[in-house]
Amino acid sequence: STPLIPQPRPRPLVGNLPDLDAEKGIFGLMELADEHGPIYRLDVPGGDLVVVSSQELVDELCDESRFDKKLHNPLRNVRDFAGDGLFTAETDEPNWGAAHRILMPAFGPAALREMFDGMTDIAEQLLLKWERQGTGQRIDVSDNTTRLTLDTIALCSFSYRFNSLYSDQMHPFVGAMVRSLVESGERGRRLPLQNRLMLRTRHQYDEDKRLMYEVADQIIADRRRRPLPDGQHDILDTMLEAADPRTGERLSDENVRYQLVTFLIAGHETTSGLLTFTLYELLRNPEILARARAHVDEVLGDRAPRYEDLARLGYLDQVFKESLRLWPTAPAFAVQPFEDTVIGGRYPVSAGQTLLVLIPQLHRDPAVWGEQAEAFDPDRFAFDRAAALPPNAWKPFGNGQRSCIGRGFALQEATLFLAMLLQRFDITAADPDYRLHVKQTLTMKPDGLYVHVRRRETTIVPTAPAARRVADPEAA
Ligand code: FDE
Repeated sequence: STPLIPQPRPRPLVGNLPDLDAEKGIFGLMELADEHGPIYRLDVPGGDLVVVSSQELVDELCDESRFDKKLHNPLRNVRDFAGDGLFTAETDEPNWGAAHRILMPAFGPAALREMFDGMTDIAEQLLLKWERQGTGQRIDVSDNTTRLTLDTIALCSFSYRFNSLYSDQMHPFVGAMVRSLVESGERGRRLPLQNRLMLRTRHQYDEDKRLMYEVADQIIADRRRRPLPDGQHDILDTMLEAADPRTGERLSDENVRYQLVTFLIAGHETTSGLLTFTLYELLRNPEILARARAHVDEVLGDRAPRYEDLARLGYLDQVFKESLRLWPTAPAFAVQPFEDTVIGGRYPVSAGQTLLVLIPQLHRDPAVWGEQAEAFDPDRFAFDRAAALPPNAWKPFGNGQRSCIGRGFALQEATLFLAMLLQRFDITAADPDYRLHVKQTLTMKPDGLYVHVRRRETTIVPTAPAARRVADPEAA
């Protein structure tokens, strides 16, 4: 046991379950941290949870020689449908190592360059739609960016077009996925008996799981029947064909299905949240919005962005980093000690114990970010200041070998979209009194944020069509 770690007083039978406010979600855990400090313990169904949130302690937990990723309860529930895909596999499972070695290069710099045209294609669709809808249209940011990111991950990694931007209804995969994620979170807040009694919820959950597998299996079957044209290659091909450099083995069809579901989930919920929080902050901070736009104008002028421009849009990168500081859209990750150990010089923790890193609280640690930690200030990530940050103060992409494989992908997609948006439109809040309401599943995003856009007086010179290489199965 861990006698020295502060704990809100547990209640008989239910322990600290009443301290977990489902409505507040991650913000409830942050309030508890304000009250009990940078490390506290909760007695919840499925065992003890230790919540950690100072840079000093998190820095220690990021030592991979002592700690490994832990599939905490919500992830364990996600594993029920994402199987041993990268996100929900244990580090010591053979399939994690194999998929990690096979897929890391598939998201490396060379691959990201290949994906640039696919990203532009989808961003262009969305912006064209906004332009046609005109200035009167109330644009639901979260809804629109969710369609953008879902279509982008599917096109860029699987050459599959969900065409979410052409239909009122989101693709059924999205509904199934969101409901499953919500349910996987809520299961952790119910007692086991309650979970067993909720028959309708369970039935819906089984249906959703079936639908997600059906979509994934369909994408795989289509590819087997109709390979991409000569010279084209995407991540799905890598998943289906590549051999693990260490063992020479390939991923099984079942594992590829899980990877597909994993990438569709991980690749779009988080990134649409990132874009939505970023627009929220830019609208609240007009001088930063103006600076971001001036920066885009300076780098791009009236030219459509090219891959090479991305590295020059450094201020947008700072904006996204600051957005991920205040609003890390995957707001927690968990680690476990390999052996019984002591953290912070005084808190004993046992092997396998769940240690939850509460990222939004870490990102407000006054020892690192000062008393003005709540202020949105992209200058915190100006080169010299970023270099002076203590280690492991900023962890929106998790840690070490289990950190986010899609980091470069997400930032490239977000940078490209924001650059195109600012280049083309004036953007204003549709409800000047909007008060942030955060919707939470495993990830978080602002709910009910609406904007208006107005086309700027610019003509954007397209890049040469010859430079475009969007994988197009129809051309086969
Ligand atoms: C991962 C991840 C993480 C870690 C978790 C744990 O540890 O548990 C995090 C924190 C993240 N991720 C975050 C994020 C954010 C954003 C924006 C993103 N993310 C995006 C994306 C995209 C894509 C595609 C992705 N993402 C993916 C992914 C994966 C696969 C993973 C797992 C890895 C391993 O190996 O484990 C992740 N991601 Fe992320």
